[in-house]
Parts: sequence; C-alpha cells; structure tokens
Amino acid sequence: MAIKGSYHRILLINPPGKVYVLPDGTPAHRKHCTPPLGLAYIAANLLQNGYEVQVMDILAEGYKNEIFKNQSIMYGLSTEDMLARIEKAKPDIIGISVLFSFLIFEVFELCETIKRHFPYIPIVLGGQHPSGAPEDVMKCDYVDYVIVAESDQSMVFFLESLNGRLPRSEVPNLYYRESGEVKNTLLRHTPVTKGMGWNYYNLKNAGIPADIDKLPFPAWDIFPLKDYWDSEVRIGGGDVVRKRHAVMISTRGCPHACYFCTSPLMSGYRGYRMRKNEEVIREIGWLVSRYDIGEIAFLDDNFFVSKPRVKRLLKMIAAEFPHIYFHVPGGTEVNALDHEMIDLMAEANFYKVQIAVEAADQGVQNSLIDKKVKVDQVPETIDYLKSRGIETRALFMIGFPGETRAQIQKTIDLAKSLDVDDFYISIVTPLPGTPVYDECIQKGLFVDGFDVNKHRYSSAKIKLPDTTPDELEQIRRDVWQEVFNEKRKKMKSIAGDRLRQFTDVRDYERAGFTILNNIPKSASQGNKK
Ligand code: B12
Ligand code: SF4
Repeated sequence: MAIKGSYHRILLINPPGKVYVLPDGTPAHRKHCTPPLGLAYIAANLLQNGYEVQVMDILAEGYKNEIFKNQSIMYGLSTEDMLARIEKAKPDIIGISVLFSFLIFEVFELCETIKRHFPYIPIVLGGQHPSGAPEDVMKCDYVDYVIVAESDQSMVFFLESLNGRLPRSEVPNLYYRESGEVKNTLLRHTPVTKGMGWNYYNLKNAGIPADIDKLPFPAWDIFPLKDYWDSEVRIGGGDVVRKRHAVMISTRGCPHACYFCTSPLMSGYRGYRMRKNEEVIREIGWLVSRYDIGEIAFLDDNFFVSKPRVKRLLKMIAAEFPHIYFHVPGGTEVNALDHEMIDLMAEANFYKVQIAVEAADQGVQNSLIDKKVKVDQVPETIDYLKSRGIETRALFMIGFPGETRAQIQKTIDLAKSLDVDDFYISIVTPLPGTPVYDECIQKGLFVDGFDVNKHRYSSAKIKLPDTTPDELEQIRRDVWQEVFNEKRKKMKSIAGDRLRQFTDVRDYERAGFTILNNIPKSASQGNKK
C-alpha cells in the first residue's frame, strides 16, 4: 500500500562520528561504527505503514573519511556527498537521530547546511539528546520538530498528522512551533514525577510501544550493512570476532530509575518491557538466515535484570545457535549474575560483559544508584566470569554531588584491585532531563564554563565538597597511568588501545583510524584533557 500525500518520502539520517583528541594529539578512544538500531526500528514501522523510506548513514558510509575539527576527529560523508545524496533521494521530510549529547553542535551544523540547500524540507530530530533537552534543541532555527522518547510509532502518527489524516494533538511526544512559540503534545498527561523542564511518565502515558513484540523487525535491508561489517572496530570497542555482526534488543527500558540515567525519559518511568523469548529467538534466526550473521550485540538498557527470562533465553540460544557469538555492551547489573547465569552465558557463547559497578561506597550506592549494586559481590562475580572465559570490563563513576575524597578513593581502589580485562572510570556527567542535572542547577554545583553540549566523560562538571575539578581529573588520569604501567601487557581488550601510546601506524589502524597517524600537537595547545 503506497501512501499518497504531501509527506510520503522520508530520509532518515545517522550523523557523523566524533572522537575527541587529547592535548598530546592522541585520540581519546577508538572509532565506532554501530548499526543504528533506533533508526532501523523507525524505518520498519514507516515501511509497514506504506511510507517510502531511505537511509543515509553519514558515519558508516563515510567511515574512512576523517577530518580534524574542533579538537576532534570527525568521520563521515563529506558535505558534498551528503548534499548529493539528499538531492538524489528527494525526500519530503528528513529525520535525524541524535544519540550522543556531545554531537549536538555538529547536528545543528548539519541541519543548517541542509536548510541552506533545501529550505523547504522539514527536519525532525529524535533520540537521546533531543529527548532530554527538547526545548534547547528547538531553539535551533533549523530544527522544525522534535519527537521525544521511543518513536517507533509516534513517527508514523507524526507523518499521518502532516498528511492531514490525524490531528496534531494526537501525535505523542511532539515539539513544534506555532506562531513562533514552541509547544508540545506532552501536556495532555500528568507525569509520575517532574523535574525542571522534564517529566517522567508511566508506561500508559509515555506514548511509546507497550507491547514491543508487536513491532516489526528492524529494516536492515535499507541500511549499509557492508560498511558496518567492513569497519575495523566493534560495538563497545573490542576486536572483531565475526565480520558479519548485528545488533538487537530483547527488552526496552529498565525497572530502575538511577538518578543520573536517561532511561526513564526514553522508555517511561520504570517502563520495563520484555519480548517473549520465542520472538527473540525468531529474530536471531532471521538475522542468521537472511544476513548470515555470526555475532550479535544485545543493546538492552539492562539485559540481565529479569533472571528467569534470561536464563531460559540463554538455554534456548545455546540449543539453537551454538555457532553464534554474543555480547552485551550496555552496563550489566552485577546482582543478576549468579553462578548459574554465568555458566549459561558461557554455554551460549556470551563472550564479553561490562559490569556496571558505578561506585564502591555502599552509601553512595544506596542513595543515588537505584539498582543498588552489592559491592562486596563484585570481585567474586568477576573472578567467576573470568574462570568461565568471559571477558570482563568494569564501569565506574566518580564525582557524584556531595561525594567525598574518601568515597572517591574507595572507587579507585576497587577499580585497581579487580582482575578485569579492562575498566572505564567516567566522571559523573549530568545529562539533561535527569535528577542529577536538576540537583546541580538547584544547588549551583556546575563548575564554571559548564556546557551541556560539550560533554566529555573525562572532565569534571560538578563542584565537590573536598576535591577540586583539577584534582578529580588528575585522580582519573593517575589511575590510567598506573594501570597502563602495571597491567598493560596483561590487558587484551580495548584497554590495550585506550592505554596505548599511539606511536605506531598500526596503533591507529587497530583503533579504526585510517589516515591520521599523527595529529599535530600544536593543533591542541591550550586545551585541557
Ligand atoms: C548501543 C549504545 C552505544 C553503542 C553505539 C550506538 C550507536 N547506534 O551508535 C556504543 C557501544 C558504540 C556506544 C558508545 C558510547 N555511548 Co552509548 N549507548 C548505547 C545504548 C546502550 C543503546 C542505544 C540503542 O541502540 N538503543 C536501542 C534503540 C531501539 O533505541 P534508540 O537508539 O534510543 O532509538 C529510539 C529513540 O531514541 C528514538 N529515535 C532515535 N533516533 C531517532 C530519530 C528520529 C528522527 C526520531 C523522531 C526518533 C529517534 O526512537 C528510537 C526507537 O524507539 C544507549 C542506552 C540507551 N538505552 O539508549 C547508550 C547511550 C546512547 N550511550 C551513551 C554514551 C554516553 C556513550 C559513550 C559516550 C560512552 C563513553 N563514555 O564512551 C560512547 C560514545 C561513542 C562515541 N564516541 O561515539 C549515552 C548517551 C547520553 C547522551 N545524552 O549523550 C546513552 C544514552 C547511555 C546513558 N544513559 O548514559 N553506545
Ligand atoms: S540500572 Fe542502568 S539502565 Fe537502569 S536506570 Fe540504572 S543506570 Fe539506567
């Protein structure tokens, strides 16, 4: 069924990639080239409803095209190629996905370039950043609409309304302009909890898919799969295990609501929904038979939290797909990893997990981290994972509001003591739309020069009781250095690259960089890490 209307041809865009470059000229991390699952779901829903959909993955299609700009390596299609693609696609409307806040300026630039050449094509933005800061994003004159939260269905409703088949008030989660004023359709519902400029809605009122088994499978046929497969790196930064890899999701949302996390904005307050295991198995089978996939990453917010579901799923996977490899790049809730779970993971070829420890101090855990990690269980869990041959990476956060130097030190000590393949310590980074962001505004805790659009997880953003921003950043740098010196030889996952001095052209190649093997140090003078 072909849609007849003024807006029937949609171009979905994944923006370019960006890697921050340290003052000494070293890239802060590897490149990534991940299939954009959210866009693939939106595309599938639009296609199912008769719309014509095209995709331009600027990052993947121009993966090898790198330029140095604003102290970062940007990679993706050139402006000329991007404009030529739009000219050819002749879309009636463009939708752009913005997962990462640190990309929003580049996305605004992209919108400006598109509008300069195609002023009549409306642009709608969605994804994590617009969902947390819709009012901010609508301040950009080149953005016509924002849809917040999971938009599989609301994007279809939005197009129906543009085509005059649905009143605009019926489109969930839409921000638009009327007589120059920004308005939204969220106001119809009462939030469960409310902050400054954001609301958390329960599942019923969140305007997101309630039964995720009813969604069509992601529309990978119209995505540049070969470009994802040809890239040198893997989701989460690890090495290539199987060339033909894919991403999928078995649940949406999370039963928790940690005070720094955006999940409640995207997926409703405690809006946790599970797919039937049989449906997950059906999708794996489809990926294997249609695309000959050999490796799959589950992008769930909190994959392991529903233990009986996951244990049954792992048994089914081990029985049906013994030759496929799996990993989970999102933070894993350690409380869910008992021995039986770990044994089943090993049997189902789950070869890598990231343990979200966050903070070592149980007081910080209990007051700020809704999942309340049992910290004393962490070392034993990691040892058992290792004994079963599963690669482990531990994730920590330092610099919570009110966190003392002693509490930070506990986290550092724990990070250093664990026998993991890799760890990552991020400095607490308040994302718009989260309670921690509000607390910082209300109590005046943001450091001077704080800019929500320039997030980096290595820089201090919050004033602490007895640690200065410089000290906090130094503490983090010292741990890297120490681990680099002590454990470098032992580490085989991304830490090997993260801690590596980029001295050799192969170092750059392994990290996914193609043309830049030496960024001029002078280009970065005067910038802080
Ligand atoms: C997979 C993942 C990754 C992948 C890459 C994903 C990709 N496609 O590029 C990898 C592992 C590489 C990654 C890396 C990082 N990630 Co990450 N990642 C995720 C994760 C777990 C899942 C994303 C996903 O696919 N979800 C499933 C799909 C179905 O949902 P979705 O993409 O959100 O799409 C829906 C909506 O957003 C919306 N939508 C999406 N696009 C569009 C477009 C339009 C037009 C509309 C209307 C709607 C819309 O509708 C979609 C369907 O419902 C999220 C957490 C999360 N729950 O989103 C974090 C998340 C996106 N990552 C995050 C971060 C911080 C990072 C890192 C910076 C971590 C670090 N410290 O290094 C790096 C940065 C990478 C880099 N340097 O470029 C943050 C971003 C926060 C922010 N506002 O900036 C998130 C939200 C986690 C968190 N809560 O902190 N990440
Ligand atoms: S457990 Fe993880 S996904 Fe769930 S709310 Fe907390 S940080 Fe977010």
